[in-house]
Amino acid sequence: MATEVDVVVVGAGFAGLRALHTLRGRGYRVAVLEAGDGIGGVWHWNRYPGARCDVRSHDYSYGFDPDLEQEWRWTERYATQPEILRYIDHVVERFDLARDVHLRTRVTRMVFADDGWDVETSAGTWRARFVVMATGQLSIPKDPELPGQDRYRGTVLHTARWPREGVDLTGQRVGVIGTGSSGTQLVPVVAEQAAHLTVFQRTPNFSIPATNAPVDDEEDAAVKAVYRERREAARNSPTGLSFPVVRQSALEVTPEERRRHYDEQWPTTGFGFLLSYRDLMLDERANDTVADYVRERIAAKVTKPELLPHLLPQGYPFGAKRPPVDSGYFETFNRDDVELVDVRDTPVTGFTERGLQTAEREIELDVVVFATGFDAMTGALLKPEIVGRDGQTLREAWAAGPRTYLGLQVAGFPNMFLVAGPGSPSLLSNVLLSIEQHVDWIADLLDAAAARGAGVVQVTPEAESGWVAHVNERAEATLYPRARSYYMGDDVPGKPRVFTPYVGGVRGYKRILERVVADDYDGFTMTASAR
Ligand code: N01
Repeated sequence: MATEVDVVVVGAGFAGLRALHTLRGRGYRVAVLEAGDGIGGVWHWNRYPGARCDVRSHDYSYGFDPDLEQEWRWTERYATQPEILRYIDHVVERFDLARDVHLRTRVTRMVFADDGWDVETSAGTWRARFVVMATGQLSIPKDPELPGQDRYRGTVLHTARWPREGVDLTGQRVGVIGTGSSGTQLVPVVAEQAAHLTVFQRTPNFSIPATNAPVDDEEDAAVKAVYRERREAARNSPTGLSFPVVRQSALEVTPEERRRHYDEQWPTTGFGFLLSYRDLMLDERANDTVADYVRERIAAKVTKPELLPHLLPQGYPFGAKRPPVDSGYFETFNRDDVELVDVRDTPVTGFTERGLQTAEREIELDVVVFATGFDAMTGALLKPEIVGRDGQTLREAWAAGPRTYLGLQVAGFPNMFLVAGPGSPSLLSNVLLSIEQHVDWIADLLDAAAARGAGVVQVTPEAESGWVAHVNERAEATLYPRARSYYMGDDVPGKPRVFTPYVGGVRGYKRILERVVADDYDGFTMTASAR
């Protein structure tokens, strides 16, 4: 017997919890189905040492409840994973959310039938009129698929599946594969503990210094005095981050002025460094100015000149791969007990019993850490089998890359909604803000449908095609497609090369959503039945 609810929400991270709170508050019966054994989504799984946020804590938090934002006290500007999880636990308790969350319940198959969804899981079946996919953008870890792993006698870990109880790396010989945000955060911390660390790097990264610091009472009070205004400004900003909008081009100032500006921004802005000028992601010559600057900064941190050809990023624009923010990453390579293996020159060919084999030699390791990232944006949506209105699966519908209308719905999959998914600002924005925007919008849409007596909400194929074309057109006008990255999907073998998030900005996207509502939900149909 299926358990009946109005809405099944898949995933108990920030998005799923917000969806539960909002939809339950509007009178819907909601069940949140979560594969993991704990609440928190990406922050539940990614427990590796050094994990923290790169959006300011005050902004990387829910904005729906003024009391919540006043009472919670962040201790650091960029919160650590444990602090973020404590915040999530606090929210769960404060809004009594746990009673509708079903842990260890992995959705395996969903079928649209009789104007609703049958949701099969590892722990029973649910029947719901609506499904909200709050499955996250970075949920399905990817590993480097090296042969011989079963014969390796050491320990293999993934940053995104770090053991809850932690791992003592003291005195161990550790190898880390991957130098994205996770690897860049992990490496300096592991170097402090391990007897020896080998970092296997494929693409050198432009990393920006993190600007973390404790939040003192004065700073906290200053934010809280204007918190509402700060949130509203973020909702109307290009990125959803609380950075001032720069309208100047990098090319309309003198080299000296530009240098001064970069010098000021570099130590203070963290991820916001990417926003130093308005055209850094639009104009190659503008990007060259910042890429040269970052390379110069990196070079100044490295005392072993022979490493520079390997550590300095070349051949793709700054920002086209999401830049990590780091604390002492490049300086770590100055240590004698840390070694860099550039796998472009010396590929890793597989595991041995004692470690990893490269094209040149065997490297003995007690622990191998995959910091190799995720099947991002679409991975978690394509993992269960999702069967739409005409028997077509989502995998079939997305064979050439993800297609959505506004990032919210897929043609042929009525009553299924995505949160901060492909075709929306998602990972190009302060994703928490984008999550809240989507949840509120979906809740309004469901209410609008109910007010019309409609039980089925879907998007037209024409609206979807128009949006896909718009998303692509906007992306092509930027430098993003000039790198291999998870934005493009081409970091996963076999995945179609399609730019996945929407580059039109948080404010621009908000205006589009407002216009769609004003035009009587243009592109959506609301009917009594799907037929
Ligand atoms: O993953 P990534 P991540 N052999 O995909 C390498 C968020 N996040 O977990 O660039 C060798 O960025 C791969 O190399 P290449 C944030 O949005 C935020 O680090 O594909 N190497 C790359 O170096 C972030 O962007 C924080 O050539 C292989 C690395 O593995 C996102 O999560 C912290 C390989 C993967 O980098 C993902 O970050 C952590 C192979 N076979 C994460 N396969 C904050 O600071 C992959 N690589 C908030």
